[in-house]
Amino acid sequence: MKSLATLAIAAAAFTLAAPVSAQSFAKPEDAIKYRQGAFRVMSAHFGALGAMANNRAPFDPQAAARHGDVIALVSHLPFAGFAAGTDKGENTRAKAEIWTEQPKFRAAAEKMQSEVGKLAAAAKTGNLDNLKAAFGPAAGSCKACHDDFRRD
Ligand code: ASC
Repeated sequence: MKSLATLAIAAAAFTLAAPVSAQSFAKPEDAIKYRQGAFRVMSAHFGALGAMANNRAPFDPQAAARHGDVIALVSHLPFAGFAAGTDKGENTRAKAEIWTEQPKFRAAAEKMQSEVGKLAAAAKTGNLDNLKAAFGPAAGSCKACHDDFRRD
């Protein structure tokens, strides 16, 4: 039952986070700003959660659960912003490999979405040890993609 409920919640979150289509952007810069905005939102909430996971902030279970939900929801959004023709821009660190190695990029994105989904579930247990256990793999999935697909 528990896993069914978890699946139902994940499905609901995915539906709510239905991304815009790549065609929604009038110009390449709009897509770049969109994906960067989504990543910034994720980073802010990930940082707040990480402070709790790493004992730099007091553990607030309700806040942790909300941060986890925001991260999991928004994790589905940025990828529509990597539309064709958005590889060049003044303010992007996106590497060409995003477009030349699409299956690898997609797999890295899906890995991150899976890990932050687990992080959100862990945050909802109200148990700091669960949060700590899920935080490292989630952070690792962010970093793996940055290492391969983002310029320094
Ligand atoms: C963050 C953030 C990232 C990731 C990454 C994890 O809070 O802004 O890009 O975590 O540093 O390794």
